[in-house]
Amino acid sequence: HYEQQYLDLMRRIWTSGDERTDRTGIGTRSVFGAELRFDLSGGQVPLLTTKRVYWKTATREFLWFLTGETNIRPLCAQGVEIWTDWPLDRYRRETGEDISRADFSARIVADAAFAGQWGDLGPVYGKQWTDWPVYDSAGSDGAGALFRKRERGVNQVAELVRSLRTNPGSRRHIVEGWNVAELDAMALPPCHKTYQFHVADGRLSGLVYQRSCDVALGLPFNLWGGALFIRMLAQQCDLEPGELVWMGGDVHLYLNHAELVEQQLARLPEGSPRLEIGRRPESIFDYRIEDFAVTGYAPAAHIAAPVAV
Ligand code: UFP
Repeated sequence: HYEQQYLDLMRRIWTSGDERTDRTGIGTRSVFGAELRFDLSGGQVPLLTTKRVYWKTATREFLWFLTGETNIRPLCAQGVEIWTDWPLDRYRRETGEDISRADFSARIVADAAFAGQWGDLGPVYGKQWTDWPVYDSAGSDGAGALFRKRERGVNQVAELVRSLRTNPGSRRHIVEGWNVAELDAMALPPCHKTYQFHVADGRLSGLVYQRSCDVALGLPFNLWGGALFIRMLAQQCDLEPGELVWMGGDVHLYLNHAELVEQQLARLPEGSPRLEIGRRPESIFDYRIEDFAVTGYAPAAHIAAPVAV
């Protein structure tokens, strides 16, 4: 079963990973460098079956990336709270107000000015993917070179679709999130920082490089995101889906995820869900949540666990 790789990785980290103190203070067990591969042919997707994964939530997040938006407001408005903890944490720190997550999220949705002030994550994925800033030389002021920021930056996703269509054999099909100059302004530097695509024999494969991976809570979403990206691109470029290759750098389990790990490792993977895309939109930017359906998905119960902020 395709999921066995995930469970094996989880077990290996839990039993023999190095124990480390991490940025969040929670502590992890970690291995450095890991690879997973999933066949996407025939609509197969690497959706975990040993616990329910909220693939619609992950899809809404992915579609939000493609809009270029970096404010959590549209996510909160759809009931997606996966990014809320970062702005919430900042709000509590800077105002001292002990607001609940639900109240904070409701206020983000209700109050545009509040969302503008507190809901933005900085230039995270959406911004870098669709509007990577470009600077042009604007002469010199005598003391040094002057540069002017172009009104529109590079839309890496639009460029990618173009290059897949016109130059499929290229080895430069890359979408990069790691904008070194802007890392300090991001709520969280990108985890799934690099995507590379590859066309062979009419099939589109994709590779995700994830520098840092929370195997229990992040990875199930990140695998889904990688598969979704390949499927949308394949549809737009008249290619068949090939393989998803996932590569991780610091691949870890948080020490407070013991219960999740034990419960999940006691379960067996079952079934093979399929992703169906009901319509072929005009462009990669025109997909809607209703376009996606998963069939044959009867997972074991969801396992809740705390997210490390
Ligand atoms: N993380 C993921 N996947 C994501 C995401 C975050 O696994 O898509 F946004 C986890 C990895 C790590 C933490 O546990 O979030 C980021 O912390 P750091 O920046 O210190 O690596």
